[in-house]
Amino acid sequence: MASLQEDSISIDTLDERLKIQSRIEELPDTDDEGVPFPGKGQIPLNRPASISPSWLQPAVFGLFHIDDGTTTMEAQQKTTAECLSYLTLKDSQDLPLNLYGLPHLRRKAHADFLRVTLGTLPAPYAAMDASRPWLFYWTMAGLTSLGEDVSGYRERLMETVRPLQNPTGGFGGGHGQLSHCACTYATVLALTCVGGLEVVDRTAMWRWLGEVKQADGGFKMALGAEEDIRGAYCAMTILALLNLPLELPQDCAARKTGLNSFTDKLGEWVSSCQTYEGGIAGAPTNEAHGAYAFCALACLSILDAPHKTIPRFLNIEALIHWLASMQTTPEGGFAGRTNKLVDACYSHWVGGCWSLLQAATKSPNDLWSREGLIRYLLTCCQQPGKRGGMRDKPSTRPDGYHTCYSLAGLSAAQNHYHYHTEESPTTFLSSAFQWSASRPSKEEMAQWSIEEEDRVRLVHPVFVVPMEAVERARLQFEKGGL
Ligand code: FPP
Ligand code: K
Ligand code: ZN
Repeated sequence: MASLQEDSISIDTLDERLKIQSRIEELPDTDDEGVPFPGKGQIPLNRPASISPSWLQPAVFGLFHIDDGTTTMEAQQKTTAECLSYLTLKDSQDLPLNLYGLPHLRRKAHADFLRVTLGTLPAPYAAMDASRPWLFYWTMAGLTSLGEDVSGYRERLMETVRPLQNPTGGFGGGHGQLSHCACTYATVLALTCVGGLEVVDRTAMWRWLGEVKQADGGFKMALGAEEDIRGAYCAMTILALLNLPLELPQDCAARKTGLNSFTDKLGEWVSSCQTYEGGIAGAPTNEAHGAYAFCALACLSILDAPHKTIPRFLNIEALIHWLASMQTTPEGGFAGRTNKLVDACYSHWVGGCWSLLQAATKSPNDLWSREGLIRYLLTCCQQPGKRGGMRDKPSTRPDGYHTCYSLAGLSAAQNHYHYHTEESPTTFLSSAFQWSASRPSKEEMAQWSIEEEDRVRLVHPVFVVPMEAVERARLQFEKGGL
């Protein structure tokens, strides 16, 4: 039944393999500090870095790809074929290779691409007016992941978002647009990246969030809009980063139903979004989707320590089972839902779940393939040629959204994130500020076939902005109150 033959992953690039091996042999035995160089001698000729990672087993992907003759199956076959050609370097797309034979991260090209998307957009983008805050966030987060200094955008960003803020609290997508949780979340995160959060009217924001809090514990996306898990994650992110009071405003509707705090019934509401598949839906009774799994886990990680909230409100085993099944073979990236195709944005939405789950289970073991994800992103998702940017999958165009979340996913794969248990209980949302990160060991870098210049910066596992930017926001609003 497997629609791919074993020979479609056999490798005919022996020359490439030998070339890489000889470059490795030319390296010194140790680095400057005398530490043995990890790559040296560690890539045997029968396992060149550019091919046949352990997860690339025909026996495994045969289970997943059943040829039922549908258009989805055709799309799947096309994607798999294209990815295999890039993963195996049958087609190197002229991307410069690192010493392990994996394409380098095209740091400068991606940064240039993001800067261009931020400039004046061509006419077809007029429809994106409501997404302007997203564009700001994807660009600022993407640039910082690449190690760029974005402080130069501070004034300009503050002036641009000022008119998007409504006097009744929150931010809309454009001038005169209603405040919306997603626009407000994106604006707050973009401002966090540049250190410009003082633009935010915190009191008005707190009142507005009081209006979107629902009697059942969840949050609506806007006044009169749908209640879904994005609302819950966005609202909790805004409350935490701005350190707003947790008590609901006196006059809000939710208070009249007996709720006192923004956190009341929230865990129970998130719990109701877990589906029979084990994944998380946008709202109770809907289909499980990877993007919502991240929203749920991050929301619970803001509510309190992940090892307390996540096992309390979710069936972790079922969720892990579902998330693990989202990593596709042989591509190595993640899909967003059952029977759908690999897509680089899920490198974050699904890939970003693992740090939170590891904190929840206190397990040091990976239940996913970091190597698989790194290979997918570096070989299949970097736009080759002059333009740069990262894309959903081969044969798609790069954009700010996929660039931002590919880089965030790369950061999740390339680094380790640690949750530090708080010593004493606090009265504010302090748990999401308890993370630290550590870089990979040299052995891991060799195993994942990355060099120092292929590493992205540390991205905060809950707020998805640079770690330092989160610390700056924490210090800025340490005093709390309004
Ligand atoms: C389906 O798209 C996508 C969804 C059902 C979820 C989209 C949600 C997000 C990306 C997360 C939003 C989060 C916040 C914080 C606002 P599709 O059918 O085009 O893609 P698919 O085939 O991969 O499912
Ligand atoms: K998609
Ligand atoms: Zn996508």
